[in-house]
Amino acid sequence: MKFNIATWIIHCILLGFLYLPCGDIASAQSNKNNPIKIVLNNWTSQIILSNIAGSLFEKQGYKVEYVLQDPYEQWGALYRGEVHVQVEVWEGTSAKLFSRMVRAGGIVDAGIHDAKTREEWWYPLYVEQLCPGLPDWQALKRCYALFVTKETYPLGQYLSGPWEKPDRARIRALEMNFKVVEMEDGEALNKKLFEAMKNQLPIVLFNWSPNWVEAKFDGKFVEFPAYEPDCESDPNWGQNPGLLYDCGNPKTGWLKKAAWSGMPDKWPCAFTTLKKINFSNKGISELVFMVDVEKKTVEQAATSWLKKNEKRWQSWITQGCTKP
Ligand code: TMO
Repeated sequence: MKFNIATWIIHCILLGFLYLPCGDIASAQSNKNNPIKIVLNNWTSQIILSNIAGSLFEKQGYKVEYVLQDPYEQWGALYRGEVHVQVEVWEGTSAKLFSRMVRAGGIVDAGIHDAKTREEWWYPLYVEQLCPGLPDWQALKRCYALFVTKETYPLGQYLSGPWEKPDRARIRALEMNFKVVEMEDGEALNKKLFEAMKNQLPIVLFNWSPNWVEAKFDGKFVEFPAYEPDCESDPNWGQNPGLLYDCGNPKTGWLKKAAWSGMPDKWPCAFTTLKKINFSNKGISELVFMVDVEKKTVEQAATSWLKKNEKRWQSWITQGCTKP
């Protein structure tokens, strides 16, 4: 016999929702019609992983919408339940806001990826010939003149993205003659990197791992004084006794997933899947490579991953959660 949800709901209405299961089934069904809103940010791996997560929710009968969000504003929106899922929370850029929101109860920690992350100043390898002593930051400090541009004269240019980083504070604390020039998104940064590499020009820019870069180009992160939490809270810490941020970013940061706190109740199957979703450094950089270098679309990269990794994602879906 085929289960007919409409008849069931009518039964339930007639019975005045006396039975708890009636209410549960009716609300589970209406929850399936409410779309799960997945946050999209402005770098490639986050967009591909969002797409994969969305496909896995859809396989379980959920509706999905993708909502482009500024990486700062997303936290309030997630907290208020205007959006519901974030598949990549990077320790280097988001640890503070994320933990504050989890403590306040509006956001739940949906578990950690295997990938270890780093977000830091980076240069292509040929820059070492122009600036001996790299990757040590003191070499970069001495070589600032190599990086001067029209916009930053008489200072060296450091290209960053729109993600919250204490770069200006760090430049001040380490007394470096650099100026931050902020790019709009990951793509704009890539373009600057390609241009510089084509002509082997000096460049130092924000980069992160996992990303496509390590799969394609030789280069290194700048080694600043090693990160410790005190560096960001105690001015006395480190080599500048008067200022915070006289250190680099964490070298083996975590990568987590986050959800609106109402998600586990409202969409339990999807939440369980979100908790299980897990990518490694290699997995992420291969996906990003497909899009940023091989110029496949995000959908093509996600589809090809789903095809090749069926066993893996099947194990992220609870039995009984897939559409009949
Ligand atoms: C947040 N990001 C991965 C671009 O550093």
